[in-house]
Amino acid sequence: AAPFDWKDPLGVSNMYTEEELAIAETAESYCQERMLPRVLDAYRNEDYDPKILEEMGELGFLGATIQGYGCAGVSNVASGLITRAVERVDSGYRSGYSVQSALAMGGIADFGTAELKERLLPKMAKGKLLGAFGLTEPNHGSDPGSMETTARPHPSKKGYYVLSGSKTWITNSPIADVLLVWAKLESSGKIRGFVVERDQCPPGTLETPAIKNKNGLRASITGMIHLDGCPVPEENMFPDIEGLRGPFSCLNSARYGIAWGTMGALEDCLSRARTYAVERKQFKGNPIAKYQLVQKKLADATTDAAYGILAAYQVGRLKDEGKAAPEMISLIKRQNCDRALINARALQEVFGGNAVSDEYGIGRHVANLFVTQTYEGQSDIHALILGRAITGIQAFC
Ligand code: TGC
Ligand code: FAD
Repeated sequence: AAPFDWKDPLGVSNMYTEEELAIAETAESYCQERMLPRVLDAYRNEDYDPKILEEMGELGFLGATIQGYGCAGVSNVASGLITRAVERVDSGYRSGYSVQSALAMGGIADFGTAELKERLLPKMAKGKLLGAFGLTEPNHGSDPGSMETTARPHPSKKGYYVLSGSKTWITNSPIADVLLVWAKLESSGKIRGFVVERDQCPPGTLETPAIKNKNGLRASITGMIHLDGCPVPEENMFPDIEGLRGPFSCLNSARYGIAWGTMGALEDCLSRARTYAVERKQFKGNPIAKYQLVQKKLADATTDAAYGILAAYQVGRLKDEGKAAPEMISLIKRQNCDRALINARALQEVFGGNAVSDEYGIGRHVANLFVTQTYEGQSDIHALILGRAITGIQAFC
């Protein structure tokens, strides 16, 4: 019989191509050798280092599935493997990476004009220009269709719109050069996507203050976007997409990535808990790994990680073939975030009092995984998306 590998319980690595295995190895080495040593200080001090995106750009990880424009053009499974490696270190680092790659670059690649793509994507692929994605507002999170941010023709500058309104909880906004902002045309009430370039905004029309003192995702930078009559050239409006289909199409890729990423975070919790359980002795010198209740926690987490990776792999292959329904992505995003959080909380118990020390890393993952369950559609919202698809009846309002 084949030997059992607790790190790959269902042997999914047998299904990756040679290229995907090589990319995964490069990503794991970079993340473990270069990112991991920085994360504890970054988390303690809420100090995100934008150089990380530049380093990832040098390795070809940014916008990795995009064809052309200096991007690598790899499979969705390969990009999932990069995402898993990044989130094995920290969900905040994965957040910065997802927003740059899937939401900002992905949006421009899918919907931007040829001029925008040629001018912005090669620099974004190298991490020289940083992106943000502004959909959520202070009064509208799960229900972005009710957004209040508006765009109207500039009263005096021909060929320009002016944007006004506020977005909140926006990853990367304080450091972003390129902000993809979703706003309603005042004339029609239709939602449109605008590429706001910081260096083109007159003083006082764009502010992006950081949101400090977070109790999760502290290694990522989060902020607001305040637009006060901000002029944006009409060429920076996505020409052919209107309504929520625009932002949700970008979210399909980012939500898919989170399904992989959270499995990386869970695998890290598992590996840390296993090591601790084998080393820590209680009652007559026995390692706590000897006790059945501890073994069950490890078995539950191993099982959920294995199922989660297999499901993400399947959706990745279908995505490459153009056969992934958005509801499949809701299913894996919800399931993997929920199971990662539930298992991480159970594994935290294995560390006893030491779980409270940030040196053990487990508390950081638990706090981060709450955020992953909340953003890009809170888990109950994804349950309702699935409920609608199953019954044909929507239960949002
Ligand atoms: P609904 O009527 O369902 O849809 C409106 C239009 O959008 C289309 N659509 C999609 N298109 C492509 N992909 C999808 N997944 C789509 N889902 C919907 C739909 O076909 C329709 O198109 P059209 O042409 O007929 O107009 O809209 P609704 O207002 O009823 O939506 C309800 C609901 C709950 C599904 C939706 O609002 C929702 O998903 N809410 C969650 C909000 C959310 O996910 N926000 C994410 C903000 S970005 C973020 O969190 C980034 S964190 C990044 C990080 O740091 O990692
Ligand atoms: P609400 O919509 O107020 O929901 C609160 C609770 O009510 C949730 O549990 C929700 O499930 C529940 N609820 C709401 N409506 C219903 C309903 N109809 N039925 C049942 N339950 C319901 N947004 C961006 O646009 N870009 C970003 O880069 C970004 N980054 C983020 C980074 C961080 C660290 C965080 C915390 C958030 C980020 N977000 C971003 C925002 C995120 O997408 C929202 O927080 C999320 O969509 C939920 O919206 P909300 O916080 O307004 O919660």
